[in-house]
Amino acid sequence: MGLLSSLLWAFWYILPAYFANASPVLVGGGRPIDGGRTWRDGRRLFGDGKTWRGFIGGVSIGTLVGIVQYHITPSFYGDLRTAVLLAFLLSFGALLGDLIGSFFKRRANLPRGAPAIGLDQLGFLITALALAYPVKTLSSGQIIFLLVVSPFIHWGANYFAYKMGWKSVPW
Ligand code: CTP
Ligand code: MG
Ligand code: K
Repeated sequence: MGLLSSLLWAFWYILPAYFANASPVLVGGGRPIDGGRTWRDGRRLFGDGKTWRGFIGGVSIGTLVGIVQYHITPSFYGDLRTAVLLAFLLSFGALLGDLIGSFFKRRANLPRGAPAIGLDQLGFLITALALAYPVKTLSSGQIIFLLVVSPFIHWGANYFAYKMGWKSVPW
């Protein structure tokens, strides 16, 4: 496989995680996952930025992306079941990593929406890759590529969402 096609396949592979991570800004809201509960430091477990609707909506949208991807490139996945499982694990992993990130942000006394460079851009990616790894693997070169380009895609997507008026801060 050529270098360019290897990198494009890495991007294609991770797409459900990007969609899952980006969609809560549009579909989220309502009851927070922590139900308002606090940790022993007196601060919120995750905060109001992590909602059930965002989590479930993000996992659903990411999984749907995988179904569409299967119909475009079936041989990349082998069968529909693999494509759906991969997309679900990438999406669930992305939202789980996002949630864990917010847990650590609250422990560091950062309010909802405060930026945490590194954690915000890569946390979701690492958990997504980890959960999806047993179903379909990437080469170490492809993983490094995703770790390098994802922060730029994350910043670009957030800036776009800010310009569209979907969120109040550009990060
Ligand atoms: N969102 C949601 N449910 C989630 C994740 C995100 O409803 N599980 C929505 C919230 O409206 C959130 C927005 O998407 O404000 C942007 O997500 P993110 O940047 O991850 O949350 P922050 O508001 O920055 O909160 P935190 O400081 O905890 O990261
Ligand atoms: Mg944020
Ligand atoms: K985040």
